[in-house]
Amino acid sequence: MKNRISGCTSFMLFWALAFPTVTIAGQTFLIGGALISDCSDPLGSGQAGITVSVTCDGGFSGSTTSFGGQGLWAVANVPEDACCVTAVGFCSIDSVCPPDPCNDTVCITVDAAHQAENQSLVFWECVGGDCEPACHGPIVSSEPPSGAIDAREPHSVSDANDVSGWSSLEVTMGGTVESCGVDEFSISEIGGGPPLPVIVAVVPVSEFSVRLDLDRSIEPGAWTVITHKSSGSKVCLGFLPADASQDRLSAASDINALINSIDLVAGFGLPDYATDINRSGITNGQDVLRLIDLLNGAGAFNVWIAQSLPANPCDS
Ligand SMILES: [Ca+2]
Ligand SMILES: [Ca+2]
Repeated sequence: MKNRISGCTSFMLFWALAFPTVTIAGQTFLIGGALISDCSDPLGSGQAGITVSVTCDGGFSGSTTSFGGQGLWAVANVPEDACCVTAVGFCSIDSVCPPDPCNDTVCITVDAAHQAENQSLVFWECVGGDCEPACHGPIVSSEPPSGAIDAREPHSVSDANDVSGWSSLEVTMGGTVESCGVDEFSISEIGGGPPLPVIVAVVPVSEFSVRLDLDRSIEPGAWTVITHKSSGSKVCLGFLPADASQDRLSAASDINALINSIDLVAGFGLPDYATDINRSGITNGQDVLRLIDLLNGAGAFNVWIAQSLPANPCDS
């Protein structure tokens, strides 16, 4: 989870002026009783239902489910000790962002400066920054679309090291993506082997969409699953050379599927990633020949006939 402090409203600045700050592990928190996330709307609705708990190495524990107004929770009598603070519940940001599940922990060393006048630690909204208009899921669409199977050649016919394949995707989210970062997403594979691609950059494209850049092409013969961690929503991208028909099996029948699409047979249209087999930028008869090359394992190609993908993990 992110723990970021920035972009607070004037109301928050009022509190900032009321309390000095301390920097813990590179993050700036208010002391005199306040840990602050960077909620853009600290007065927003949704504070109800959050439980804030404190446990300390020396055995102290305490919690509260009530906030003392303005989204502040106070746990009384926290001693000077090494303590961890956990907030669980939901918080709301604004009318665009859905309620944000919050389950976050921050550990600090409490000293006199951290304790409020009434020997309380006070926490603002969800501890540590869940409550920010950052990267709200779920993923609602993507390009390439979830379930797509790249049927094109995985590398050139003459050089297996001349690799091609999807190495980025654009995802559209159900809320704002103002601060989406690589930590919000994870990658796994079904049917492949190590190494996994790594997300190296998350680049905003619009208010609701970002491009995820990977350090390499996704792996042929596998599903690559990109998960938005906090919402659990996923994109599944398949890579099965020669599978023009998109049925998870590379077979001689894919030749007919490709020809039918090239011939514009009604009902047999296929997307470019299923038909431009030689990655030339256009689909034509050369792609039929290249698909046959893939099935037979010509040149540097593996033999792809009878190769298959497991069930789409996004369907389960
Ligand atoms: Ca097929
Ligand atoms: Ca082509």
